[in-house]
Amino acid sequence: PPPTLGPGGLAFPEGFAWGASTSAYQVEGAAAEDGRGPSVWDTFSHQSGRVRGGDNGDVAADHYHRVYEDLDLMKSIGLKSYRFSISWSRVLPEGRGALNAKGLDFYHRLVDGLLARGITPVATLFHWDTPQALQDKGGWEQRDCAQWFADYALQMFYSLGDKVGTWLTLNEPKTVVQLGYTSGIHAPGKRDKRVANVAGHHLLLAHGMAVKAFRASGKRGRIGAALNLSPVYPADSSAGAAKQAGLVDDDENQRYLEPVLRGRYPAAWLAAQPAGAPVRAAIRDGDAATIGEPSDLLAVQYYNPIYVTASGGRAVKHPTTQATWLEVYPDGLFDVLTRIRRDYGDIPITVTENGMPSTSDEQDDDRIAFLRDHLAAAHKAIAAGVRLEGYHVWSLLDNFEWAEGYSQRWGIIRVDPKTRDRRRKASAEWYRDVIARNGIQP
Ligand code: GBH
Repeated sequence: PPPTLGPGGLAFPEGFAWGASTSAYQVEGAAAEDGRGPSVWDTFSHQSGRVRGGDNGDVAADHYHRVYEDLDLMKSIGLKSYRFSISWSRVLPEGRGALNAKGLDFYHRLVDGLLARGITPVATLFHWDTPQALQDKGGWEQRDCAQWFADYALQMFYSLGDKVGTWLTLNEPKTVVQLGYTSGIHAPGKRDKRVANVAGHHLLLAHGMAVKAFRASGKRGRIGAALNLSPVYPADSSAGAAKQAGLVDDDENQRYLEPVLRGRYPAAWLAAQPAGAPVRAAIRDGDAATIGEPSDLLAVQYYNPIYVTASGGRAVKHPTTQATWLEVYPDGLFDVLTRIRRDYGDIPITVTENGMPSTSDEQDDDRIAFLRDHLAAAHKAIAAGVRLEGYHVWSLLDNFEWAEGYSQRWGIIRVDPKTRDRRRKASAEWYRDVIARNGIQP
């Protein structure tokens, strides 16, 4: 008999989309196979000093070759939903032009395999791996990049749109702005706040243009953006901290939410851009409305809260993890979800990333506690009226954690660093029971 919830159990709504997430460059490997072109992450990870340990995604979790094994693992956990990303330069090696049939075939194999196992595919079009050929033409600094993206998106809607019902345009444009273009910790490794804001605008424009392309394709299904949101709190009760927290909230959250969900940039954020800042010229009449082309859903990624001091600095109030930026505060997820409902009404929401790195390898009890506490917060948000339709653990597999290489292990499935053999961790076994019970036992 299927396991049932005991006393005190928190039942989730029927049909809740229990899932897990990955992204192309982090898991696929096969970097130069079947005609794939390089992306900015291939370039970046092969430069010395960019990634811890000199790691790169050439092999990653070898998912490209082990896709059927991974599909069977997903099925063994009972996943209802799987969120992956398409490598733009695998399907379009130059970023535009003719499709690479062999590259596209991989996504047909993956999606067919999901559907055959009763798992709903959720496809992300851009998880940071801009084709290098387009980077060579200026990448996201160029307004043209939004059109290149919309053209690529349309090709994917036509190619996979009869099988994929849920599309996500961009993964975390904020992270591209902050790490790709401001701190330079991520590809393409630029360090220029002014350029970063221009790239950020073009990313958002790309989102809106892709949503329009989806409507024009006539394909059925839903589309939206995946935004990483951090609730921002004043670190103390001073007026200064409250004021600074408001500014940080604009930069971290509102600056993405408002254009995507309301078709406008926050006035205060715009006003905070200095006169002569290139982003002011980049934002043309009509752009905000394009970005605000109505979405069908919002994909929320939650990791950490932000506490802001009166001087505009940061304070840490909760325990962190191996990822020092990941301050563990489950109620932050409740705050993020209820705020979206308060500000934007009952747009359907799915959590597409939440999780932590664990150093405990297969007996990852810390991850189990983390996931359980965040699911309890999600449950509380549903009880408060939030239209939360699903939750995806980051990540299905141990994988290439960007600038941290393979030193941080985020998977509920262990991937051996040398052999790439898979084993379900304790968290995967736990998650399987959660899914079977459709709820958690706090
Ligand atoms: C997500 O990003 C990504 O979508 C996913 O690919 C990734 O593997 C996962 O989370 C785990 O990291 O300035 O160096 O202190 C998470 C959001 C935002 C996390 C920026 C790191 C600050 C890093 N990221 N944050 S740093």
